[in-house]
Amino acid sequence: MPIPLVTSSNYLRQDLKEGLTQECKTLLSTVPIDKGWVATNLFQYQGFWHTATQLQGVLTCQQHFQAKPDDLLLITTPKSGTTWLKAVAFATVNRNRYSSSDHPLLTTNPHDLVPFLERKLFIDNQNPDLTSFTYPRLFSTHLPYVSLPKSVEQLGCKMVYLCRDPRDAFISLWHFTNKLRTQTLGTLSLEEAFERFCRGVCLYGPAWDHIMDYWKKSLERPENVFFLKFEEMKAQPSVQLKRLAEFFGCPFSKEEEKKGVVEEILKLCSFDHLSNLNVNKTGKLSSGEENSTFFRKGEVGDWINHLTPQMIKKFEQITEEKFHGSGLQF
Ligand code: PAP
Repeated sequence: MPIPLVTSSNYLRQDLKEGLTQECKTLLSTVPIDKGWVATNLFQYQGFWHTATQLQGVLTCQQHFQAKPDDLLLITTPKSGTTWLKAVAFATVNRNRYSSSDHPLLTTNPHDLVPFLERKLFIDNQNPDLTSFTYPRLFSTHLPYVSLPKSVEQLGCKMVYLCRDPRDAFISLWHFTNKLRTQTLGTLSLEEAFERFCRGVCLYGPAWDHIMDYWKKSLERPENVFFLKFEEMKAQPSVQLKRLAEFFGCPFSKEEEKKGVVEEILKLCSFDHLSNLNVNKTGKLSSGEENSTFFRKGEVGDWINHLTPQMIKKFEQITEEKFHGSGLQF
């Protein structure tokens, strides 16, 4: 069943109920607004789309998050392998703290181990106590480059940027959205989702602009921005994990490699292993989503099973237009 058409002022009033600051409310009443994929509207801020609650998180985080030079940021476009990257990064950075039998990943979803700055930390808690984080602090975000808190760039924090073929990220987002939609809202059709995704109207969209901004930064400042594709992680997981550990400043020693530490981490964080853990089959995130919604297929190229020839053509056109001359390909 399609979402009943509601005027944007009605929608806006609903969104404003959520305990936002006056600054955020004022902003919401001036920026472009469009229909969201689940229940609430999307608002465009600094060129990218957010829900009202999320926008509050973005503002608070921009104003209050003070980076430290050693912070490590895991940055992704939604549905590009965030859960996987969080698991792998957490396991790598903390590999001397836990054994395989008492590892936190066995009982905690990666999203609760590496919180989102603008969602978990600065929405739930206006002034989170970040001192309890172990060193180095690992944070994640879906924020586009333009919206990152200034101290991240000023201090030269290391950022890993993981993205994915927009066709697969789109299909993954569409499935995820339909898991979150209530019976009353009904299913969001592939056609409608496609139309919105292509216009860039989706969480943190346009996906192509998000990717391109970090791609450019990674070319300008490779020592700060490590650019990685989901497809590269799938094709050569141990090569990419070793590069990642080097970038983090904690490369695997020859002895660790001989002992199979790289493979152990990859096995611990593999789709099959994580998705079959009790916590990920039945548990919920502290923010409410069921952990199982973050695991579907974890494969490359599932778009071929969903997109029509016309949709494929449209994707090609947009990708050509947005990535033209950049050297970036999927
Ligand atoms: P988020 O951006 O909302 O945090 P994210 O983890 O990026 O979510 O998206 C989930 C996708 O990653 C799913 O892709 P799919 O829909 O195409 O299947 C999910 O299956 C995949 N995924 C989750 N964990 C892993 C993993 N360990 N290895 C590979 N893919 C994974």
